[in-house]
Amino acid sequence: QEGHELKHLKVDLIRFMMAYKFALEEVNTKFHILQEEFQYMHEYNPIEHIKSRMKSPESILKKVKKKGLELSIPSIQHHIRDIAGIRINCSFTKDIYEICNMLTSQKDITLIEVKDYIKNPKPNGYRSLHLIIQVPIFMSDRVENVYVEIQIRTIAMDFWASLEHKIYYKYNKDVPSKLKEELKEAAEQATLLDQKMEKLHMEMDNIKAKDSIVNEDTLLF
Ligand code: 0O2
Repeated sequence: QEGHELKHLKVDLIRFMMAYKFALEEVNTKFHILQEEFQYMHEYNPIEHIKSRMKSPESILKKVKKKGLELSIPSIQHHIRDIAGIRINCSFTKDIYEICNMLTSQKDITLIEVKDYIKNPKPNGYRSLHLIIQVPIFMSDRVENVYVEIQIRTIAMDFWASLEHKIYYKYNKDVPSKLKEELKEAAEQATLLDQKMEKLHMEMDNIKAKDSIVNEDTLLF
């Protein structure tokens, strides 16, 4: 009897993790399609880099404990929404919202939650757009709607977040206040850099647009 139950549990656990792996593949493909098609249509690529990861069983269990959740597959499925995670790096802030709209307007995607840490940065200076979505995964005998966490940020935001993450763990979550202040300052400088780069990019676009009008005019004569 016990052996039978264990076998069932193993099948359920493997299927549970598989669903997240498939969801990552599904959403990754969506981003690759957007990346390639956008490049073809606009001769410009808004997605610089795509990275995906599965939360490790250890981190899942840590979160179960921290949140005081019941240790069961349905409870984990319902409450832990970042088991499948994708991070998108863009060149410019406006691309972040464009990518977000292109993804969330797809019919099979359900937008569950948006946390806009760009419009409302965290007190430490962290900026990024976080989405929780659900994507249907078609299995042999059922459809599962799987949660995926998507973090969309510029290269500058990502650079800052990776360093802050390293410092946070290096100091075991107790970062000296001087260092915290400096990190906050660096986040402000990263915001200024993002604004400056976007402005330069828009100026370049305007020049390109003017040039093409001139070229069209010359063709007419
Ligand atoms: P990991 O290893 O990156 O996955 P919740 O997931 O809802 O329980 P929370 O904090 O409400 O927790 O979610 P939120 O605010 O959407 O943040 C989740 C993830 O965003 C974090 O995942 C980090 O990846 C990133 N993040 C949030 N705040 C910061 C920050 O201040 N600095 C940096 N560097 N990253 C941040 P995890 O679960 O912490 O870890």
